[in-house]
Amino acid sequence: MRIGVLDILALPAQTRGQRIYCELMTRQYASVTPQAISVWCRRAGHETFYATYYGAGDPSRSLPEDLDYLFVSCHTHASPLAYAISRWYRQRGTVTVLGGPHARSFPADCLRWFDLAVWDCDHHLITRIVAGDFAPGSLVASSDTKIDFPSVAERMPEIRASAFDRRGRPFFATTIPLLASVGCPFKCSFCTDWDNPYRLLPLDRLDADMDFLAEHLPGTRVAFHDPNFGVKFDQVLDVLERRPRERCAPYIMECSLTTLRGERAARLERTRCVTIAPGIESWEEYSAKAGVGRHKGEEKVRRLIEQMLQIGRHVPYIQANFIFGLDSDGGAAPFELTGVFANATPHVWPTVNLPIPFGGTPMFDALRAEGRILEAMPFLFYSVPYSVLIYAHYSPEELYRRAINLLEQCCRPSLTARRLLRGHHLARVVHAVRTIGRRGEIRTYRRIHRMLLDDRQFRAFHEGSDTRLPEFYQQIFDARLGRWAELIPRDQRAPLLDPIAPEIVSAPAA
Ligand code: B12
Ligand code: SF4
Repeated sequence: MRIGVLDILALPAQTRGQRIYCELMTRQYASVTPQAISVWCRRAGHETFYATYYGAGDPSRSLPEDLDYLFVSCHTHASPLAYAISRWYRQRGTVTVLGGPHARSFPADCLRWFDLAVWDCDHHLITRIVAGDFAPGSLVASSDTKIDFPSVAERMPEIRASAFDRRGRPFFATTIPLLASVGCPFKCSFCTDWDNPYRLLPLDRLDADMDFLAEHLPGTRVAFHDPNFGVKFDQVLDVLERRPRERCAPYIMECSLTTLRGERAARLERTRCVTIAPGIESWEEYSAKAGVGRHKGEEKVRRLIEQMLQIGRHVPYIQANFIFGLDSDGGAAPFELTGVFANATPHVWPTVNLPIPFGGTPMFDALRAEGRILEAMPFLFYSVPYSVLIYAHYSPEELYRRAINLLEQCCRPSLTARRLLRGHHLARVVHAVRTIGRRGEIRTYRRIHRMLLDDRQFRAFHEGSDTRLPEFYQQIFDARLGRWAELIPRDQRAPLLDPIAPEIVSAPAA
């Protein structure tokens, strides 16, 4: 068989600045599972082609045109491009299969455009798909909870294709995706992993991968894609500490702040952790994972400022994630408290998110039951700074106005100067690049805010009293997809949000 695997990481870039960002940053977001599928198919003797699409170039040139099977992975906001590519390949006789975050969230919609959709998968399930065992229109999932991903050594052809420069060599941005665990013990209402139990993957595999990297790609950065890294902190860090610091790969990870108490931040430094991205999310909710017990509001701010200052002594770069417009929020307080936090922690990069109801989450179920999802909104707008729901305690105008004020406050010259004048030199470069990017982000927020003020139908749509998709969004859709937009006609852009259950497939007993 001729099998293609395409990991779609972005929509086509629109400006030169975006293209540079995609080449350097987005390109390094490649996921582990598509690489594993490519390895499994190669192992089975198929002629296998793997590529990522990160926003630059022509996605139809990434892979050969004549494929028997095409596996695609994407996030929801990039799904319209995935749908268009699937249509293009199906016209050429290829069987198309979608997996990854979007397929997990909205499988019914995926099956309008792909032959098959996949939830959890393993080697056995992929073999059965390629054997043609499932009827078109099926959603399938493996029952196996012991995921056996190929090692870094075995994934090297895929890593070379996704993360190396055009001459096939590692360069300063090269980042190797790794997993030490899957699942998470917390149950955040917006997260698709809320009901996926935490499982540590075999530690001897992690140890072997770190040795391989030290030997063959010394100094190359690793990104742990664990939903919540270091839940079993001592066990994972014991493995990383088995080699001297200079042989450790510098690494990036996401974890909850409750994990990083006491001496643990120092252990991150010893093992060369260079970036962490904890989710603070809100000053009113999600306090358990932030490790502040039942504290909320100002007390939560005070405690997390202290912790961020302490972690900042050991980890060069910290990104803190916030969500505004949750049902537990209202008025000016969430924004003001974040402003206080940002002012006291210039070394921390705050990201400003709006809630997005991804299918399969408690947030989605609650909002849909209350009729608060803007159902005409195409998936392309399931990403910041767009808004796809009706808020409990904010008008859309108020939410955007307050978000713009906060974003401006976070990159005002005095705070930016403090951010750029201290800390690790690489962190300062990243802060500088992100400050430029933030200006673009603010421009898009402003554009939407202006429309909310000036255009009555647009405002009515966002307040839920008019269900017609504003022309503004159709035009952005057309512009973002370029020539691919033709394959997704305007009347087919409203998504199908209904949940469906998968057929569970078990591997034969060993
Ligand atoms: C690591 C991670 C990242 C990393 C790496 C991204 C990447 N390409 O994987 C980084 C930090 C870059 C990132 C960025 C973003 N992320 Co992210 N991220 C995650 C996280 C924490 C873990 C995903 C993971 O690798 N899990 C481990 C794997 C093994 O498990 P899995 O994904 O469930 O995969 C299983 C199946 O789905 C299936 N499968 C997976 N892929 C494929 C592919 C094929 C072809 C098949 C057949 C099967 C298959 O097999 C696997 C094993 O059973 C999840 C949250 C979470 N808790 O899961 C969010 C998550 C995936 N991210 C999310 C989002 C929204 C984003 C951003 C848009 C955030 C932003 N505002 O910028 C960006 C977009 C990045 C991009 N352009 O690709 C959402 C996606 C929701 C959605 N439906 O789109 C999630 C689910 C978080 C959430 N809100 O719930 N993210
Ligand atoms: S802690 Fe992170 S991975 Fe775990 S449920 Fe919450 S958002 Fe998801």
